[in-house]
Amino acid sequence: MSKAGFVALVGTPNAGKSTLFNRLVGERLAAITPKPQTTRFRIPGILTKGEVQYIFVDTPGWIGAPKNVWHHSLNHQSLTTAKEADVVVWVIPGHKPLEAFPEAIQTFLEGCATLIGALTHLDLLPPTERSTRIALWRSDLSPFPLKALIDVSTDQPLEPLLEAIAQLLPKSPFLYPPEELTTLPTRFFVAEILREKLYQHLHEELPYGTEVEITTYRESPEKDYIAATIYVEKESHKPMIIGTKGQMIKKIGMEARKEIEQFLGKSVFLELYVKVAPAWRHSQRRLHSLGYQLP
Ligand SMILES: Nc1nc2c(ncn2[C@@H]2O[C@H](COP(=O)(O)OP(=O)(O)OP(=O)(O)O)[C@@H](O)[C@H]2O)c(=O)[nH]1
Ligand SMILES: [Mg+2]
Repeated sequence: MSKAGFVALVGTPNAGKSTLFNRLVGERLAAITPKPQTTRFRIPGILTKGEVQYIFVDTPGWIGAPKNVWHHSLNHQSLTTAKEADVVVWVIPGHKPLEAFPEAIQTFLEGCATLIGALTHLDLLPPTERSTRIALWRSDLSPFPLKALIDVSTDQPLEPLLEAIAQLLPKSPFLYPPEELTTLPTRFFVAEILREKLYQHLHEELPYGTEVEITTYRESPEKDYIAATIYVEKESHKPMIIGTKGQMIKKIGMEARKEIEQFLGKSVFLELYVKVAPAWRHSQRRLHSLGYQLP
């Protein structure tokens, strides 16, 4: 009998959730950057291997001290995904001490019967320290009912994690056709590529105040036409995104277009607009219209 189910990847910002998620599904579906709060929405990615179908869900990082409605939405999406999942993989940066996270999440983890710990970043430690550090984690994490604790740093294979998850998944027919990769529409991944470029090129607080909306997506046999609006919080942020003589927006657009073309396997015409959406991170209405799920 086959097995199938949902596997939530959760943890603090920058833990390496999206890196692990992309490695598991074998495609660069989620944006990865050195900045925290890169992932803003839950992203499903399907892996069908032999008799097992894993539906991984990448999630935003937990924010210990939420400051605005946006932060509450990120925490809410992460917690509801974990609660709905068959297996929860808690991604932990193994080279740092355990970070603080919201009480509701602590309570959930303490009672989660299908929890697996996944340590990342251990490749940054001297090889002689690695096993000692894993033993320390085992003891530090003893209050949590972990079914397994696995080193999934980028220099490690993922088979041990896949096997541990398969043990916990329910017997079930496949929930999606085996060749399916995700359930989100293409336009979501186009926006995700643009978000990644904004995080890569903008500095300090600026990327966090931007959001991307795909306003037109017209397919045609030779070339798709895509128009996207980049929202900023303040009028004074607009020139920073556009840059001197439009250099910055041109660079972001060109790099994004190349990646979108690679993702779609066809040419695209990408048009970018910059608009002000005042304090969108504080507005329930604006967050809702940008597709955020609110608590
Ligand atoms: N050396 C090393 N770097 C890693 C590892 N995993 C992730 N990284 C890096 O850590 C940074 C954050 O990785 P992400 O995958 O974006 O982390 P995330 O948990 O998805 O972050 P948010 O979406 O912002 O919550 C990136 O620069 C990654 O390249 C790892 O095992 N080893
Ligand atoms: Mg991420």
